[in-house]
Amino acid sequence: MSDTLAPVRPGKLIINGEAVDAASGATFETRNPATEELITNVAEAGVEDVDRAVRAARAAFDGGAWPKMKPGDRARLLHKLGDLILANADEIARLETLDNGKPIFESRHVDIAMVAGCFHYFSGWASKLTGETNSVNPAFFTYTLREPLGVVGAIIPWNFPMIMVGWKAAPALAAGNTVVIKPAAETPLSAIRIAELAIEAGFPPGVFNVVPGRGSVAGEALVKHPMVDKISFTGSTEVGKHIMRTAADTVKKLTLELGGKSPNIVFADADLDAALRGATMGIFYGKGEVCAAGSRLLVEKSIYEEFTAKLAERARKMVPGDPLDPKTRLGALINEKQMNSVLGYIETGVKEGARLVAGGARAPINGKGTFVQATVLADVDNKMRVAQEEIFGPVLAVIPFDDAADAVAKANDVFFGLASGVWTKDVKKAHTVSRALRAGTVWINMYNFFDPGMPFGGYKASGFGRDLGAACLQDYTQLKSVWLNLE
Ligand code: TAP
Repeated sequence: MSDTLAPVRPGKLIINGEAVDAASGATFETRNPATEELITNVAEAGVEDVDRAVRAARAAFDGGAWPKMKPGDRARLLHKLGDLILANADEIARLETLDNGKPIFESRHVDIAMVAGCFHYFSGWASKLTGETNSVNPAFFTYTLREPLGVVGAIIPWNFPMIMVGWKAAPALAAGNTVVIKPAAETPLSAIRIAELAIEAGFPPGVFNVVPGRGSVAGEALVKHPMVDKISFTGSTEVGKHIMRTAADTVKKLTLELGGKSPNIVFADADLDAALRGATMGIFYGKGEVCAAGSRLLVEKSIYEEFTAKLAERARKMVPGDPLDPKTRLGALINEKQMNSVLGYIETGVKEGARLVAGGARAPINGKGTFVQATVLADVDNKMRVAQEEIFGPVLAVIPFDDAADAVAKANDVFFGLASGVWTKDVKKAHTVSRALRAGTVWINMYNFFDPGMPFGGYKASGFGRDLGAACLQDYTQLKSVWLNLE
């Protein structure tokens, strides 16, 4: 698990177009979960630093070069940043894998394409946001202006650190806002590097700020700050609820992308080889630390035993490996706490009566690292904790069902509503089941596909507002009605 490339530079705060230390001089360590080694130290933003970043973002929005810039020029900057991300792809992907423990295959070939894709896609929207003229009365000239909100605070989790920068900063900036990003303390490096590239691309000072630090300090300060107009948050449901309560004091606009416990439904008439691949990738991609993970696999009874046996066989072949090895498909979990929580859930599932058919244990490499085997729990009842709670690890709960009505009832019988999957060759069933599912995304005969142009977000306790697609631009803008008296 050797990484012979250049040592990683210490991380700084990016405020007002400059890389700076925290006012207090505080730093925190970021470690590689695969080796437990120190990667580097990172400046730790405190309340004072967040205030500095927000004031810079405010000044850039209220009176700097940003609001005076033509949308087409904003578009060029966003596009250039997308190009710079691609030009520095190897470096950013390595930082992400060191920080998060995910396979380099994912960071380099999936995450980079998505984050660069977001800046490219939303650059196109910068010049296409329009209001309308409304003919309400011949005596008046009435029209609407679609305007940016102001300063957007983006609080992001550790599972997709660079992707989340693209999901949130790209549309916010395209719409003319300025941003202050609070990356997760576990994974601050890619966001800092992308902000450095934004400076290189020529973004005016104060437009693109990054304040790495603790959620309870830097995140909290951002949510409370009266000069922040909106918080776009992705993370756990618990923290999301807390942010909602805190944001009420300053009546901030919110987008919340929270947890999931997504059902992936396999009907007996499906292409079963494709469904097997989809079920495996649906849970083990990203080590299962994926909000949209297909963590509840609902399988029709007539194929249940055979399908589960084949699934277990595939899972046993998914051996965790060195995240920096391009052949690795299962990396290390984010930290020891998460690993222990995942192992605890496996134990709970077995105690609740589930049958462990693959994995179930820690799998350290050279005695180190937070690796957990690809795990399959069969014969799960939908009422069990392992079927209802987000485990956020490589653990699949397999649940049998009788027919489409039973599948839909079980799929919807959960607190969350983020994503879902349906595997069938019957077109009518595919669409009727899709309509009945209470989830923000349904994948039919596919799973875990994303595109900057397709909205993503939750039903139920999985949150509100949307990331991606034209739809999210509504959430980063507001409408002004203008009335002119012609008489
Ligand atoms: P959280 O613990 O909720 O952390 C998310 C972010 O919020 C981190 O930057 C965290 O800071 C910060 N934070 C913590 N307390 C805060 C507070 N009081 N005020 C403001 N910010 C605060 O989530 P996580 O464990 O990193 O991520 C996993 C969760 O994210 C899962 O539930 C997963 O489903 C969800 N997720 C959802 C989606 C979508 S699109 N719905 C996508 C990815 C992940 P620090 O951690 O740095 O202290």
